[in-house]
Amino acid sequence: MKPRHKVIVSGLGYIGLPTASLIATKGFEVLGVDVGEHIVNTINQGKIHIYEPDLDVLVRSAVNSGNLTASLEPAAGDIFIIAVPTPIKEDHTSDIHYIEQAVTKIAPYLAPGNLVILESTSPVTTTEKIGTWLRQLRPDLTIPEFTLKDDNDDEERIFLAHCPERVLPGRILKELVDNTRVVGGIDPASTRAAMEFYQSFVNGEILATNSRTAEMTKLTENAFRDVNIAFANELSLIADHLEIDVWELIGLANHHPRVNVLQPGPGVGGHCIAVDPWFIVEAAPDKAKLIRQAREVNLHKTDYVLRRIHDLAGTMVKPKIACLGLSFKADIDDFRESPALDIVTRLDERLFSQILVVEPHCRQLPPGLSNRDGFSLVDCDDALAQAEMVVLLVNHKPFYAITPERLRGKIVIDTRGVWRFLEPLGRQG
Ligand code: SAJ
Repeated sequence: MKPRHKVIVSGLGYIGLPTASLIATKGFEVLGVDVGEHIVNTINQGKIHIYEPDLDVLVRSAVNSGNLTASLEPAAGDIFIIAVPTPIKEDHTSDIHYIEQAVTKIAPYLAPGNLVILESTSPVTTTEKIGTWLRQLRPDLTIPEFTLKDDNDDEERIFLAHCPERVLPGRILKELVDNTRVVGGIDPASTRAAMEFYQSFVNGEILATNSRTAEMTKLTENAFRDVNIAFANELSLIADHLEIDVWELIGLANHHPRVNVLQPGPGVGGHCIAVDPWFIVEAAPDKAKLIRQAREVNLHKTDYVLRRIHDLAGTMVKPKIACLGLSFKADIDDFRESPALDIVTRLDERLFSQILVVEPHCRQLPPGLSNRDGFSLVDCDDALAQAEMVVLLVNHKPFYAITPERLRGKIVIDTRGVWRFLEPLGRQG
């Protein structure tokens, strides 16, 4: 197989940028491509546009080494990685137009023998769709159809594979290197070509399959987590109804050697777990009953928390409310699909004299809140000093240090079980 040194990474977000900078420090010549001019300029200055622990150091060293540059336009290369978003539409069906855009952009630069890898989490058969688009855009190239047969030794065809990213925001750099990777080609030769690439920088195991199974593996992992969180969220509703402390309950149940209930919260956020199960539902609507139900339970939990806040506020005279946390989970700056942000955005401002938002990971309120009367971003001490009602929405580290005295006399809703000193119900500090 020809050596492959030059890598074009399309999409410089939470996956593309860490991947591009990591492989640049491993000796590959990397061109990162993004549609955002600001993103491209920031990276070319050796800086970052997103927060992820240690990413700043890695990007700086990759750019300074000369191995990483960013651009709005792709160029010729050996390996093309696609790491663009795959959101869902309002009706919960998949939106893969960013992948199609990225493929259309790289198509003119492809050459015989190139390897194209889709890393974006994608509905099953998306990798095959890339093959179909490329066949239309570049009829001069040979792109095999999906097959399990290992009978193609043509080195001049295009190799096409899916290798889903599986890193956890907050731990991306470590997990990019240490996690097991699943690699699935549209044919066995594509699988082998992609495996060779990942073997050059991944310490974890590399598991070979076909592209369809690789796509479904990633969706399965996130649907598994969604279903398990739904179980915890449903338990929290039942526990509230029965006046039981759900965190004590789960702690006790988890002492059983074969039980490991996850943690309830205000709903499930992020661009992965709140999205990917819908790809399975879309592909097999009559079969994916539990997976759909889990999504609905988790969405309902967000509505439940909102209603509880409104009900409690309705018993008071226009309280000042402090909302602690906006991001989709603890200790990150990512607000995508965040249930916390959703709850704060949907607060009925007529019930409150002021809505004080505390989010250590942002310097200004996100669009949608910044222009609304009554909402302000304040620091935690200010919020606790002023508020008569406190709602904890995200378990950011600093919130664990809040003492019972600082919540005394306030109405408190703790959606994450951070303040275990509170009474189980009513949550009054
Ligand atoms: N959550 C709970 N209770 C829990 C665990 C999580 O309410 O017990 C909530 C979080 O607060 C958050 C959401 O679920 O709102 C998702 O958080 P997460 O930490 O479970 O996962 P993500 O979205 O940050 O990352 C997931 C990971 N997938 C799995 O753990 C199976 C990661 O490995 C994937 O790479 C990532 O999705 C992705 O990109 O698909």
